[in-house]
Amino acid sequence: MNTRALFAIPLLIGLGNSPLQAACPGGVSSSFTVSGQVTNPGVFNLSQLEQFAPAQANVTHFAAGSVVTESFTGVLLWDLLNNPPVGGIVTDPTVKNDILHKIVIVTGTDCYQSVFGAGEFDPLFGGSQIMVAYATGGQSLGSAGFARIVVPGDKAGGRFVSNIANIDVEDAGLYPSNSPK
Ligand SMILES: Nc1nc2c(c(=O)[nH]1)N[C@H]1C(S)=C(S)[C@@H](COP(=O)(O)O)O[C@H]1N2
Ligand SMILES: [Mo]
Repeated sequence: MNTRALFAIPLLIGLGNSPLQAACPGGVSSSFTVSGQVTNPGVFNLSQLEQFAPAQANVTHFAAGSVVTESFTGVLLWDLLNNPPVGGIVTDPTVKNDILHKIVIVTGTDCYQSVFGAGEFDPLFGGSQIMVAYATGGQSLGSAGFARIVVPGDKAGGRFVSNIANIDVEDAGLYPSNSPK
């Protein structure tokens, strides 16, 4: 182990937190970034989400042991990523079904995270109506922030990332250049 790493240990213990925690204060979000392998990375707020064709989902799921039924309005994650201004997930046309290599990592202000495979919500493949919801029962989402993920059909609410801070598109990268390891 190098000396610099040894010096870092008491510093981290002194902070009493993981180094990442400073970037994850939690709290109610009012915008999120879209980053990574998209044509145009950018920032979205509520009025920008409202520009898209609205999607609706009536969802019944378990949240912390109780059954919750809600009627969400939002934009389909596929539509958000594949229309202007984001303009699409970047894929390599020389890689067979490169879209199936892509993962979408959604992170909340508290750094709660869930990952989705692009293939599960690409309308040509899974077609899941995964949504970036901005209203429930016609009202804003309150403590869940201006936007949260909703996955119709999920039995528990764990993937319904609230207070979205970032939507990042990456390549799973397990098998570079189409060839198995
Ligand atoms: N940002 C963030 N989103 C989150 C969580 C969290 O801890 N942080 N918990 C998840 C879990 S485990 C559940 S069950 C639901 C609960 O959503 P609710 O508070 O609207 O019922 O939110 C999900 N989304
Ligand atoms: Mo949960």
